[in-house]
Amino acid sequence: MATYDDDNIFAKILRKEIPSFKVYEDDKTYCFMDIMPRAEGHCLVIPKSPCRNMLDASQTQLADCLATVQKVGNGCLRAFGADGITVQQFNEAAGGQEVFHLHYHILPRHEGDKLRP
Ligand code: DGP
Repeated sequence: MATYDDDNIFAKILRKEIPSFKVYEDDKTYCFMDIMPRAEGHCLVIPKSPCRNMLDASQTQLADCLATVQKVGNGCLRAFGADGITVQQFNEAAGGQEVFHLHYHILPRHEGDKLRP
């Protein structure tokens, strides 16, 4: 597996070299709106520390991200009147990953809806 490259877009977002719409932040994680939303409220949770994906993440990075996914996911139920959330996460190009900084997609869902492609 390739190593972490801090030229990736999410590392630039963390360094504020490119803008993002912040949803939530704590000392370990950052959550912001996805630029190509597949559902209303589609956002991304990332660790502030470098790692490529779940395959090289530490237990702490995984736990910190999932704690934020849970927090923001519950917020989505309230903010968007969602009935549930879909959480998606891709690892390496073969697994569908396009940006190589660990991230979790949070997609608010409503009964009977379909995700946009
Ligand atoms: P994937 O690596 O396949 O999980 O997809 C990366 C996601 O990141 C995709 O849903 C679009 C989003 N994305 C890509 N570039 C940017 C960006 O510059 N800003 C934001 N907010 N999201 C981005």
